[in-house]
Amino acid sequence: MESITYDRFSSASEIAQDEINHTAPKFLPELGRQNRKMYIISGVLALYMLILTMAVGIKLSQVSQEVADVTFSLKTIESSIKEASNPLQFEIPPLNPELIVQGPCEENWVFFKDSCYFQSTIKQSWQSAENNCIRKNAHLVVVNNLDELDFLSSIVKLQVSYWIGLVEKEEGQWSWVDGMDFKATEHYWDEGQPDNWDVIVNGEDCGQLHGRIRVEKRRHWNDADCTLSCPYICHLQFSLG
Ligand SMILES: [Ca+2]
Ligand SMILES: [Ca+2]
Repeated sequence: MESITYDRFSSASEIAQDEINHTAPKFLPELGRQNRKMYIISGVLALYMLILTMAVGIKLSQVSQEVADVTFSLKTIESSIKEASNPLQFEIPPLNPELIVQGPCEENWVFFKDSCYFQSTIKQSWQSAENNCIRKNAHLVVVNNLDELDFLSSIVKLQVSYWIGLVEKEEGQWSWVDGMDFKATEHYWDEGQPDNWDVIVNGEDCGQLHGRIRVEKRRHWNDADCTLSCPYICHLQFSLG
């Protein structure tokens, strides 16, 4: 009986052990595979969310830049329409109050050293500009020295060219409108000027204070087609006597 009991007990134990040995290896690998699957799915989802977030961020940045570009274009178009509605009108740039005083000059003229200067608010051909200055008992400005050139450079609008009192009556023969000897004064031609560039149509026989792209202390001269409409600067020497 003892042997039988022992055998039964032994058999039950073996069965239990057998169940442990056989059930566990079957269950654990299955659980591991499911966990790995979950980890992979979670990882893929996290990666997908990261890519989605980055894509949305980049798109928002692009849309923001496009909105800024469109806004800039609209402002440019608006400015062009205003200019086109009256091409002969010209807006004078704001004057620097530290440099500009009216002094003894009339209203809308500015005083520098012993002279008064007038910036036009309209664009005209060189001859019409000179005629308008004469009607004000003045002439288109004759630029005698660097101080005057730098003063004019400081009051005019960037990227705009202004008629001055310089004219080429015969090719190569430049003269000042007030009769001053051109050869006796310093010359401040811009680089590559005078180039008589528009030779086929009218030639370039009238002098300008040349427009610039960048802000620079000193503006130089350009020869241009006299029939072009440009703003201009009149000059009147002020006599204290
Ligand atoms: Ca010329
Ligand atoms: Ca030129």
